[in-house]
Amino acid sequence: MIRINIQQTGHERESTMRIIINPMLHLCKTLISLVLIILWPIFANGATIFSDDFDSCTTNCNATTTTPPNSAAWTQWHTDETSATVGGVKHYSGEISSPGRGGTGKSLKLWRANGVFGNYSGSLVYSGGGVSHWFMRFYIKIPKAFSSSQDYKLWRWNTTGGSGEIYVNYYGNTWSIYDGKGWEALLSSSQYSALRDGNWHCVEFEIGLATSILRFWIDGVLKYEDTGRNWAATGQLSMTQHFPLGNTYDHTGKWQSGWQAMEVDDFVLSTTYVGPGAGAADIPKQPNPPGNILLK
Ligand SMILES: [Ca+2]
Repeated sequence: MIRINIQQTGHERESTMRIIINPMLHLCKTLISLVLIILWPIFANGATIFSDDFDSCTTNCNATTTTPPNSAAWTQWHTDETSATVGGVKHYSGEISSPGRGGTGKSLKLWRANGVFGNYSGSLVYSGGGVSHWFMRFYIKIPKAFSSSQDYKLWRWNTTGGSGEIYVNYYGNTWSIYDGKGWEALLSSSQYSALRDGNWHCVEFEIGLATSILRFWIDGVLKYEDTGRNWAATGQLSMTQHFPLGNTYDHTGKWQSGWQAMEVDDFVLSTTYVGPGAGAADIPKQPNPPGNILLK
């Protein structure tokens, strides 16, 4: 039997330790980098100004009774009081009720039919301030049977300067934006028709007033970009802001004859791009309740 005794000098032991420790340090650095990359979306959520998944409302509540869950700066989702019975269930022109996106939780629903329910629904009043460049992301589901001849207001942001308001309306057979300098179509009419398919879609706006930015995404795909927009609205998204959903453009038109609800869920207002996130894929249509309608 041959025995080999290895005795290292101090210099050799130091070299051996370096051989062992250096890869360990490198591995630790790599692991820390990976953890930071994985956690970055969580840190990035710090840019969120306000969000609401609409799930915290009590049973079939009217939006007027709802308080946003995570920001004292926002007062409430507010709707008019018009109601109707749809499929034996009382619904409001604006309500937060089940089901929500994906068939669970709740969503904001805007019931429309015939010539009524033309007032504002789903307004959100903001008393914060200091935001001049923002992203607004939400999911929307528009039934195929929802009117394609009736103009409506989708969203409106109020600003502190210039024209003081920015509209996104269904106008000219598509979604268009207006802030005092003429209508600008965000989609072609065929692209809008594709959006009105009864499935959930992720919609996101980027509004940069001082940075002259207007961008618009559907399902994470950039559909419109203007990096030199000459905004008529200026200043900040501050003071009182309204987000009207679904009221008519001129208050004289007619909706489709049968009751249909446009739905909105998973609303996020942020200073950075939000994107579709998990579960971004189109979710199969949840049928709207059929039935006899009785106006209140
Ligand atoms: Ca929800």
